[in-house]
Amino acid sequence: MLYHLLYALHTQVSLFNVFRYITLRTIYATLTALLITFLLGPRVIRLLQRHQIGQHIRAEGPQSHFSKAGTPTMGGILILFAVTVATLCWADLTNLYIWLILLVTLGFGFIGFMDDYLKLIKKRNKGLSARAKFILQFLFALIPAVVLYYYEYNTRLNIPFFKAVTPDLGWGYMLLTLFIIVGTSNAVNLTDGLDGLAIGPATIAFGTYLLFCYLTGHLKIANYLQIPYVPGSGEVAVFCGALVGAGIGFLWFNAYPAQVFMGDVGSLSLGAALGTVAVITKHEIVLILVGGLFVVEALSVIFQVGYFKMTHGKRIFRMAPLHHHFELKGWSEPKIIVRFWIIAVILSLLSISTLKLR
Ligand code: 57M
Repeated sequence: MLYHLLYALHTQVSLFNVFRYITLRTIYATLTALLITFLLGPRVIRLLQRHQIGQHIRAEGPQSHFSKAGTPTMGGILILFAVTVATLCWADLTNLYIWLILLVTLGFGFIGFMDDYLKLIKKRNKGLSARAKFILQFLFALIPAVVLYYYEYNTRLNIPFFKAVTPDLGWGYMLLTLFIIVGTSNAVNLTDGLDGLAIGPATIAFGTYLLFCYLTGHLKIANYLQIPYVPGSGEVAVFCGALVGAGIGFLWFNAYPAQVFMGDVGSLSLGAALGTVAVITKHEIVLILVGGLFVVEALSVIFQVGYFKMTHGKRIFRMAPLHHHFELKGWSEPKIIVRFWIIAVILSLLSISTLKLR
């Protein structure tokens, strides 16, 4: 909106000419989202407290978490509001990808909201049934899967480090899109178990994809780097910028000891948005690296549950997801969180290196 206004003005006043640039609008989207979260954060937390939207803590969990009971949750609403407003202000609203990414993000936010809402009404840690959650996730992921298949019509996969290997998946690409979006959404949700543990790496991942969006949307640079050129994907950098801003703003309040948790409304939507950006930019496989922490957390659960069932009660980790394992080993919460962030930065750098090492 703001972008369109400024762009209309640019023909009149040369100063506004600069608002044509994605880079500048991405910076302003980041700052706008950051400002919204900073300004509204304390109010949202007070509102959640007033309505007693506080976290219930599972009895079977690490004891160190019992003191977190009652911490306001559903702070993800703040992230979604900031991202949506900043994107609508600074992105080109004639771009299909912008509407698609907003739809997926808000759609998964809605599923998370329902889940959180039911948990709070029932006052226990069970929200939507796993089945209902999965069906809704599948339905919301189906939209980008179908739209991208027919709109981009590039069903080739790009494998990091192997530029000559680009297998064509055909309609199977839709299945891959579904898997990536639903999988990433759930992986981020599983990671969201310590203060700042999900939002830190998620912000770093969106920062990484911000770069990928810009590069894949730029014909000359994409050709130079021999990465797929996706016309219009550059605009998604504005959305990623908004998410980076909202992520940093949310971290301000979610940092240890957290004043607020994001809830499923935050974790499910962030993960789905990340998966969708990966598919739009045709940087799907490298998501394993960019979101490596989320992958490892999800795998720790899969292996733990599988092994537990196979051996009738034996465990690989002291507790899954992986962050609980380190907690039970005696690592302090801030130590686990900061070490996970450090790993996320390393993974981001490694994934950026795949642009050149092809
Ligand atoms: C939700 N959510 C936190 C908060 C957050 C299959 C199974 C492994 C699933 C898994 C699970 O349900 N994971 C997803 C993780 C919860 O946080 C809320 O949930 C939202 C995200 N969805 O925004 O609203 C708790 O996490 C802590 N937290 C923080 N700071 C934050 O910023 O400290 C969250 C955000 C909060 C708070 O304590 O209450 C959660 O963990 O519930 N299940 C598990 O993770 C359980 N693992 C388990 O059962 N493992 C088993 C194996 C055999 C599957 C095992 O290893 O023995 C653990 N969950 C908990 N305690 N809380 C068990 C121990």
